[in-house]
Order: sequence, then C-alpha cells, then structure tokens
Amino acid sequence: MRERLPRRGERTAGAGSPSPEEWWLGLPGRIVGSVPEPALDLDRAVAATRRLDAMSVNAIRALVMDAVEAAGSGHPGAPMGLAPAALVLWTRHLKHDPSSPDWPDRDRFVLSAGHASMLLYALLHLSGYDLPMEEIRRFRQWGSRTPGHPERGLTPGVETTTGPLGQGLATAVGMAMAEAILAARYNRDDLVVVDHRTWVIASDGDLMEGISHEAASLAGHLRLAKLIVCYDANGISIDGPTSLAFTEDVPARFRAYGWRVESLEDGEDLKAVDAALERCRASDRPSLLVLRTHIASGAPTKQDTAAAHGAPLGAEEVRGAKERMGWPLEPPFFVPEEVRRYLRQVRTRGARARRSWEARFRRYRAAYPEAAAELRDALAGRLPAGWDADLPGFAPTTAPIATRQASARTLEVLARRLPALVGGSADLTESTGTRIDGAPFAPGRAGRFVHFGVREHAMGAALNGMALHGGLIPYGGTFLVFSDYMRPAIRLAALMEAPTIFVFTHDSIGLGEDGPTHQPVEHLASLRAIPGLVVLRPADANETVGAWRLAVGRRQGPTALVLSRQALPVLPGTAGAPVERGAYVLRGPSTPAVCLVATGSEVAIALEAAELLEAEGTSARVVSMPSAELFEAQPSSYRERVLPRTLRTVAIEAASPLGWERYATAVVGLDRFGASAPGSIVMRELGFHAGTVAARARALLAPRA
Ligand SMILES: Cc1ncc(C[n+]2csc(CCOP(=O)(O)OP(=O)(O)O)c2C)c(N)n1
Ligand SMILES: [Mg+2]
Repeated sequence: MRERLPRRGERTAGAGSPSPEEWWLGLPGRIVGSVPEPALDLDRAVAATRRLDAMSVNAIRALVMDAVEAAGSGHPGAPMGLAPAALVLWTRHLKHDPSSPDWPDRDRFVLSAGHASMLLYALLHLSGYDLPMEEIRRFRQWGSRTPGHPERGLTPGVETTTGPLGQGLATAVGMAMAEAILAARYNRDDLVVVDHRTWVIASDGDLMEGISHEAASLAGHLRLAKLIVCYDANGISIDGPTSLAFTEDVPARFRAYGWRVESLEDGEDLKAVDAALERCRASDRPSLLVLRTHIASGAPTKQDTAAAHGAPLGAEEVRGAKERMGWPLEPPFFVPEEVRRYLRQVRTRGARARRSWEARFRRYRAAYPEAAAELRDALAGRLPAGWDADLPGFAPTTAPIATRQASARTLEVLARRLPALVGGSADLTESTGTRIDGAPFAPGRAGRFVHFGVREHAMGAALNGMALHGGLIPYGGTFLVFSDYMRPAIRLAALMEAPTIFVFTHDSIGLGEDGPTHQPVEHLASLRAIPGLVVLRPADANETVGAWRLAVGRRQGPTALVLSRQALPVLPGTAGAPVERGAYVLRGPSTPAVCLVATGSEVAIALEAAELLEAEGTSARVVSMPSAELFEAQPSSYRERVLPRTLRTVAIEAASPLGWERYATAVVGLDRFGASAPGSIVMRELGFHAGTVAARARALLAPRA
C-alpha cells in the first residue's frame, strides 16, 4: 500500500467524472489502474488499503479546494502537496484520540505553517474530532471554528495558534521540552507515564524566519529526540520560487544544529513517508524530514506556481484537478462513505492507546501515589494547597532592594512549594534573578532551570509551548528592552490565553550606564496595548511579592513582571497591598486637593512629592498602579473611589506618556530616549524627581489665567 499518487501529467482519470453513486466502482481503475486484481486475500487487503489511502488523500485535497473556493479566500496549495504525508502521519504515527483531544499523554501536532489551516481542518474533521462538515463549509466565516489560521481554544485538536511563520516550530520546541522535563521527573523504571512526541509541519517560510534558527539550535543542543519536523519543501513562497531569496543548504544547517536529517525526493510517496517517519521515531536527536512536494499538487496549470499559495484555484482549475483525481465534480464537500469509515479507525486506535495509558496511570498511582497526585494536579493546572504560604513580607525599615532582587527571593520561595515552576533566562540569569536552585535541564536530566541562551524569541515561544503542553508553570527572563525580541510570542500567548510568565528587569532609564540602547521607553505602552496581557510594574519588594502571587495564581493568560535594576525603598503601606486590584490609594486624605498616580520606581518619587505639597498646605493622594489592566477590570465604583474623575491628577512614569491620558490631566513621562550615566543622574536630569512632580501639581491647581 501507500503508493505514490498519480502526478501531474499522469492522467489516470477518464473523460468526464463519475457521479457519487458510481464513484467507488470507478475509482480503483483510475487510481491503481495498473495493479492487477490480486489473487491472494492478503494482497486483496493490501490493495484495498492502498485504494483507501489514495481516496483519503483525494478527499483531503477536494475538501481543501472546495472550502477555499466557497470562502473566496485561503491557501489551497500547501495542503494539497502535504495531503499524502499528513495522512500517513495522522493515521499511522500520531498518537491521538479524537474523542479525547486533551488526553495528557497524546502526541502534540503543530501545523507551523498556519496558512495551510484547511489541511488541519480536513484531518480533524475526517478523523472524527468534534469539527462537523458544517464548520468546513463555513471556513473563514464569522463565528466558525475554522478561522483563516488555526486558533487554540477555538477548535478541538488545535494545540497552538499558528500563522506568524516560525512561531509554531518554536512553540513545539517548548512542548517537547515540557515532555522531556516531565518524563525525566515522573517516569519510573517500571512505569512510564510521560511518553509522547511532538510533530511539526513547517514550510519554507517557517524555516526562513529567524525564530526557527534559534529554536532549532536550542532543540539540537537539548537533544529533543521526540521532536519531529516535516519540512514541506515545495520550493515556492508568495513572491515566487524560493530561489529568489532562500538558497542555503537546509539539511546541512539542521545537521549542524545536531539534528537527524533525512530527505525524500518524492515527499508525496506515502510508503516512503511512512518508512521515514518510522526512522524519525527511532532517532536519539530531533528529526528533520525534508519532503519535496508540489504546491497545489494535481492542479492542471497552477501546480508548482506561487499562484496556488494564497488564493482560490478557480472553478476551472478545481474541475481539472478533480477530473485528474477521478473525483466527482458535484456535489462540493463530497466525502465517500468508505473514506469516512476508513478514517474512523483513527478513533478506535486512539481510544485504545488512551485507555492503555489510563490503565498504566492507575498502576502508577497505586505504586507512586505522591508523584501521581503531583503530576495529576500539575496537568490539571491545580496549585498545591499552601503554595503561597511562605511568601516573604518586607518592613519599611528594610534596606532598599531592587524589585528584580525581591523577585529572585520570591521565586526561590515559590519554587520550593511549586514543583511545576520551571523557567530560565536568555543568558541573563543573574541580572534578571531567574535562577532556580539545582542542576539545569539537560538531555535526560530532570532539571527545572533552563539556559535558553541568547535566544529571546525562541524562549518566548518555547515558554508558550510549555504552558500549552500543561504540567508546568513556565517563566522566562530578559531585560524589558529586549521584550521587543520576543514580542510576537508575547502577543500569541495573549491571543491563546497561555499562562506564561515573562520576567522583564532593567525596566527604565533608571538602569543607568548601559544607556539608551538598553533603556526601555515605549515598551510599557506597547505591552499594555496587547489585549489580555497583564503587565505588572511593582513599586517595591512587597508589591513584587504580590505580583508573583498574581502571576502564578492566574492560570489563564500571560503576565509580564516589570522590575527595576536599581534598589528601591520598601514603602510604608505596601505590605499586603491589594495588587490584584491593579491600583490602590497608598497614602493621603479621603478628600485631597490633588492626586499623584505612579508605577514602579516612580511611586517613591510621588510619595516625596506629596510630602512637599503637604508642607505647603496642599493635601495630596498617592495612588500606586502596578497594573492598569487589573485596575480596568475593577468595578467602576472602585475605580472612581481610587481615581475620582473630578480630582486633578498627575501621572508619573519614566516611560512614554502614551495611555496615561485615561487617568491624568498631566503626565511626567518621557518622549525621548534616555542617556548613558549613573541611573539616579539620568532620572533626575530627565525630570523624575519630587520637585518636577510637585511643580506639575501646583500648575494644575493654579487658577487659570
Ligand atoms: C512572520 C510572517 N511573515 C509573513 C507572513 C505572510 N506569509 C504567509 S505564508 C508566507 C510564505 C509562503 O511560503 P511558504 O511558507 O513556503 O508556504 P507555501 O507557499 O509553500 O504554502 C508568507 C510570507 C506570515 N504569515 N508570517
Ligand atoms: Mg513553500
């Protein structure tokens, strides 16, 4: 079985096309015309399977063409070239149970080339996931579960949102890391309960993107043997042939990363793909399987052309392709009952695999009750009782401490109670305070600290992959200014509501001597603009503890912790402060003349300014606002109590003033880059001191001329 399907120019179909009723009789002669009627039962069974595989490939191709035609937009090319390999993967190799898409020990499948979404939807539909034909018919329409690019949380069986090229591959690296970490921690010699693979389909574009270079390098270094990437080397991207811009030796590149690489001259040969995937599964390193395929395989004039990448093929072309396949032209969205029955076996086999894992897990629970309970809770995202019991508190008499240091102390305490907490940094471990004690994660070793290397983008996506995989609470650190290097991953975390914790230190011009290249200015505003991301910029050590408590306790959606390099005083009134409300009154009478609202290191400046004003007889309120997003989520009565609309308000933040117009009539902010000098000097020179703030308040209160 699993023979190569007819290629362009090999006319297997006769003139015209069979009706749905006569179709199954007509097909065998068309697809396997040269195969003589088998004499033995076994041969007959093999021939039948071969025919069913061919029919299934055609069914996928036809569904893809019809859905894109009906939507009037979409990407038919890649799914058509990939249909044979994807079919083999989904029916013979991927361990999955369509009736239980969240079963923890399932293999993860990532379509990194998210534009090929119809391939995934066709596979999900045909193998029995809860994605009815109605949804395929509504491809790319309002309210459907078949959006233009796959979205996690919307469609059962979609493991991660893809579309921004390269992200899927790097997210998959994180999934494979999560598997390896959990396997090393929980498997026992006699009972293996974490044992699954991560499969990726990546395109030319995926491998051109910088993030794939970072991620593949990291995966090779970590020897993630259960990561298998099928590369759709169709040689075409949007502008034309990839030779226009992409001529490196991809196999050599991956070999240099330490991957096992294999290339198939005919990536649409089902039998060859099957055998190659088998070899990938046996590899002790990550695998790249290069599949030479044809974009829009089988389309009479558009095969192997960029025209087939991202637009409907058109009625004529679809007709021609279906005729070649020996497929009925009408009705569209036709799936033969035989194909349905054949692919339903995926469910049967998947359910068997799941049940056998469940039985194994029951034995594990009997033999290792504590480990089993820990793993089960971690996979369910449940936090152990008392996880935040020993969090530190800081008295105002404590010596000033940088919030990055308070964060490191908090992390250390949390790590003791939370085995699921796993993370690292992009080569800034000490500066960002992101170390967890113990040996770092390495091949075959159950470490919980990861050296991501100088690879912020891959780190961001890999953290997302760990969060999506389940069983871990991932965090990763770098400087706030380099959040730009991982912004696409942060955005996707927010879009997917993945509970990733991003630790960003060196949060303002206050970092000093490293200068404007390292001093973030626009980053807070730009992170706050990402819907669903909670940005927390604590004012001192106590708020930092509260910020961590929130980040860990929040099991849906990402959090960015924004922390200072420089030491900050522990402020009176922050112990047990309601960080979860986003903003609160730190000091001042109930009916003040003026309000000063600030975040992070500028809260201390606001307090000093309030004292200056009070000495002059002007009563001032100080509001600390560690998180605008959390504040916005409060009832309006609370918001009005903290920041009454009628109260003249000055905002102070050593960053772009963008956004503060919501809360303040005047802003002490930054609309320029910083400078290289000691941090306290830069702060003062650029206006971040009590004197400027008090002056702005006075100006607000002065009667208008
Ligand atoms: C980061 C990013 N940049 C650009 C795009 C737009 N885009 C979608 S597919 C594609 C490239 C298409 O080439 P390939 O990946 O080989 O896919 P194929 O044409 O073979 O389907 C581009 C540039 C994108 N989705 N993500
Ligand atoms: Mg391509």
